[in-house]
Amino acid sequence: MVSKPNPGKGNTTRIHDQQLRRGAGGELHQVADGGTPPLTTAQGVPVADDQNSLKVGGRGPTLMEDFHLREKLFHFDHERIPERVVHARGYGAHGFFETYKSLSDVTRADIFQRAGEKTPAFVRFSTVVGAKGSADLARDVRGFAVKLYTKEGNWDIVGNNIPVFFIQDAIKFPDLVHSVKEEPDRGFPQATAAHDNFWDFISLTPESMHMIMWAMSDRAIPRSFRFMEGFGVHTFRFLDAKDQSTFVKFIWKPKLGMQSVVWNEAVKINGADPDFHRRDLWNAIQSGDFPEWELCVQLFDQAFADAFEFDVLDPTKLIPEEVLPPIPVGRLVLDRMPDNLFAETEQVAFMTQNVPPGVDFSNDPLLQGRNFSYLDTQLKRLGSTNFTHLPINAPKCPFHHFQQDGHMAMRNPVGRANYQPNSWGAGPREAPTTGFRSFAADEAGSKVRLRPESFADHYSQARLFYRSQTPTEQSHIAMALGFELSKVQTGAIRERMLSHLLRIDDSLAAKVGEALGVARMPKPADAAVEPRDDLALSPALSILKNAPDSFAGRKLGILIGPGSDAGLITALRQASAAAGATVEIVAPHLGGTTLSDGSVADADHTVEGGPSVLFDAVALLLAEDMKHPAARDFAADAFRHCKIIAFTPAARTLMNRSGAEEDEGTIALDGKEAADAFLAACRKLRFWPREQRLLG
Ligand code: HDD
Repeated sequence: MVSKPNPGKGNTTRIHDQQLRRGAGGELHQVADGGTPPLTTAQGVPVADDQNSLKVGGRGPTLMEDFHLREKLFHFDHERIPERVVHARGYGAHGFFETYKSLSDVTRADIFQRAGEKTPAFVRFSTVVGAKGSADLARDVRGFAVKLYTKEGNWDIVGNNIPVFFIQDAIKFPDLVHSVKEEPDRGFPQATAAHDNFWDFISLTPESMHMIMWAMSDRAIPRSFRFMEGFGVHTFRFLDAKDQSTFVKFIWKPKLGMQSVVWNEAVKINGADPDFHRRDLWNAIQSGDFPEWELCVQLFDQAFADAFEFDVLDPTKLIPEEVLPPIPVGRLVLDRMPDNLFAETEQVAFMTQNVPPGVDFSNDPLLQGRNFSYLDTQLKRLGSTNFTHLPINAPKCPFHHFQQDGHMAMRNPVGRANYQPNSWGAGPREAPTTGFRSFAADEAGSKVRLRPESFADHYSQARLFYRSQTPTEQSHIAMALGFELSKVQTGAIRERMLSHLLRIDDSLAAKVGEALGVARMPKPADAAVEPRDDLALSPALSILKNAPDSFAGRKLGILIGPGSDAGLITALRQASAAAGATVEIVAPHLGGTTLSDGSVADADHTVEGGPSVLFDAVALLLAEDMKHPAARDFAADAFRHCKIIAFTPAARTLMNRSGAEEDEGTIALDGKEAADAFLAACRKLRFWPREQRLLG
């Protein structure tokens, strides 16, 4: 007997006196009273007892007929799928791309035809080297993969937070990755390039020198996925309605500006919170502080490509923004976290070959190889040719084809015709005018295996990047190289790297040689092309030259103790909120800190569990000295990491004990105005002059 749906229960109904709920796909779920669905097996059989396996008597043997036990363990044993061979550790979010204006003059891609057009998007950020469970703040490239569910199919811009790459030809990718991952005989190190194999390969691969400058720069230890740029790296093509080509490079620019941590901070963050970047993105989106990037394009024609001093097909080279200013064409907003990390972030399949009509490839040999690898790797990872049947990978536009069967086919074409042409007049047909067409490039030449002469300058842009940095950033690159090469045990490798650095910049080589305690510098490496000294510097390559002058999206950590000034806490909270920042409280105990007005404050962290590396700036809001060693570390690290520090008179003792001297980056908190002045100072993000003084 089927009764009418019970009006009070929305989409529920009663059959045989059982409360049933209609699921999203229209299927009926048995609903125990009170709306909690009954536990079932994967076959839908309701489970009466999930606490005990079926046995003879209370202590007898377990029975094979216990299909619930067997199914549960069977599925558990097969939960894992192969992690990505690179970019294993990643974190994704949903959002949308909004087109600013029509680009119909250069591309017929539908996504760029109408201003204001919103396209669903999914983005996965990742590290490259570490395993799925490694820490977020490794020194590493960050993947920046964007899936745009356009009306003409999925478009994947599978980029990084660095605009160039280590190698020029995809054939060397397995060697590169083998060299950077843990060494095969010993199984370490995990998630770091600081070991002999990597630097051996790099020191024997001069083409990687430009990328090495980026990887040793602060770009490789970003403060947040929200504060880093993204790049498509390769030169692509836009094709207009007449299939005329315009070369294009893609750049994602973060609305909150760029920011990195310092290496000592990264090391400590990994200990305090290995999921730092994940938590940062999760908290931002869940609190409604949606991160945003602007998509910019560098457009150029064949004449520009021919005249440009580097080969636009060479993925180890970039086009300086001052030479070809990026044009903003849209914005990407991430506003929803996945319901389930495995279902979406782990199973998402990005492929460089996924391009819509109006976008096409160039002959960049790295891109050409990538176009094979991504499709191939998805079969290994997801176990079926039908990975596009997974919701996260399925197009959101209509699609029709004759592909059928294969493992886990969830949608087979229906009807008799599974081929074309066919006489049944059934099934989809090609779309010659609207369908994807390739650029009709004239290609000629004999079959050869060679590297073009035009790819041969391996030092000029490495030099350009280094010399475009501020002195602070240059010192960070030198320190990073010193750290990494100090972990290299083979002297010949260190020496080879120094000879490359001599080709990039003498002062850089000298700093690294000094850090390594080298008595005699080697001779400069042979250079197929003499490094250029005349390239105009590119300020766009520096993080610090493009600082956001804002504390928005950042986090203030306030250390409190008994008697801390309640009014000042309120003032700091108000000033932080006005700056678009968040506040977290650190105290000796999670609960029960009595403030100056007698109120009792709860904390977000204990002083042991909330080190200052978790915050962008700190306030030492003490009414009395705090002797806990973790309090000393809190102040000492904030000072060493050049953070802006506010302090009350009573905190001076702690500051002295921690070596935190008063300077222009420390603000005495003696009232509400000081709170506002402190947050204004936080717009600088760090007080870098302190570092030079500390490092001497
Ligand atoms: Fe790659 C994953 C980006 C070179 C082969 N790559 C992968 C991911 C990103 C990039 C962001 C993670 C995608 C995700 O989140 O699922 N890869 C790049 C960039 C490169 C690059 C920007 C240089 C410009 N990659 C590159 C080469 C090859 C690959 C040269 C092989 C010829 N990449 C892969 C892969 C991965 C991958 C093995 C592993 C997991 C996957 O594809 O889905 O196919």
